[in-house]
Amino acid sequence: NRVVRTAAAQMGPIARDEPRASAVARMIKLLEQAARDKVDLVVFPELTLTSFFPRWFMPDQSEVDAYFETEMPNAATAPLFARAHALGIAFSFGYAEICRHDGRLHHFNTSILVDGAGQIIDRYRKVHLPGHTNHELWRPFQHLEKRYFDPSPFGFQSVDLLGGKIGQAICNDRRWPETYRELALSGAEMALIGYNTPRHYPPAPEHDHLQDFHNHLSLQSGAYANGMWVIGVAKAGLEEGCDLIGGSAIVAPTGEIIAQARTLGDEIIVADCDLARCAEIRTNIFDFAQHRRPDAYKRIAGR
Ligand code: CDT
Repeated sequence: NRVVRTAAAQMGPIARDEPRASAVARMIKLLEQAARDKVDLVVFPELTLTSFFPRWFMPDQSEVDAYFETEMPNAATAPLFARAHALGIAFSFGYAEICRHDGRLHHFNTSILVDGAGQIIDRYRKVHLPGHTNHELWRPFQHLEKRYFDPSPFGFQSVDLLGGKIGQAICNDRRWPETYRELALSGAEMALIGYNTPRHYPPAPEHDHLQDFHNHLSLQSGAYANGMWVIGVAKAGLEEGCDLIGGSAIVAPTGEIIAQARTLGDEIIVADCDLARCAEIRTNIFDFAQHRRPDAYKRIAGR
């Protein structure tokens, strides 16, 4: 067997004026807790270093850019990299990234994966950016990801880590079956997916009571239909007046939730994820080589 002892490190709310150093100190506390449980890999949420700033319309781009990182690691996150390296623990976390690509600056909603030696081995940029572009005054809060971020031109990939193949996705990506299938086709045996999900969805408030259900439905169906482990990790709780769901979960390739957060605050949940268990599904009902019919799916890759 190939067991990766994995922690989903759920974070409680991060205040608008909370310094990066404070968020990083909270992350290190969760990391230390995970180390006592002899964890190999710790997974933190989307945009872990700051409040979920797309909820605010900011006309001044310099105010927006203050939520972004221009290098990684940087002064604020160096203590996290150093502590994880000393403990030999791999980790992933999300942050807002400004980087140069194709001769111009891009703003990405990014998640990185760092190995136990402190090296960044994967950078994933969010593909499915939800929300809207313009300031919409009728909303109780904004969701301006389409304004503040560029959609990724890079797609999905997986990398070798801890004896297996690990891929990443971010929040809204988890609702799209294509995300998991792309990751699975890249070889991923485990998907790391952080999220910030408001309980209230202003365009369709009649679905608010389904937020927890839709979260787990997406994570569980993605795991099952692709025979992979899925680690869903929330930033949860009442953040600057916006209620974010929790429900961080470790989902087995069978689609079963085998660990789930109980609180809406900083909390780790741990499970032994045997990557060999992917075969339970991938050599059976979802044996891609035997049963998949890409010829019949042409519209999926079309526009
Ligand atoms: N962060 C993120 O992608 N959140 C969305 C909220 C709903 S769309 C406004 C999500 O899919 O959970």
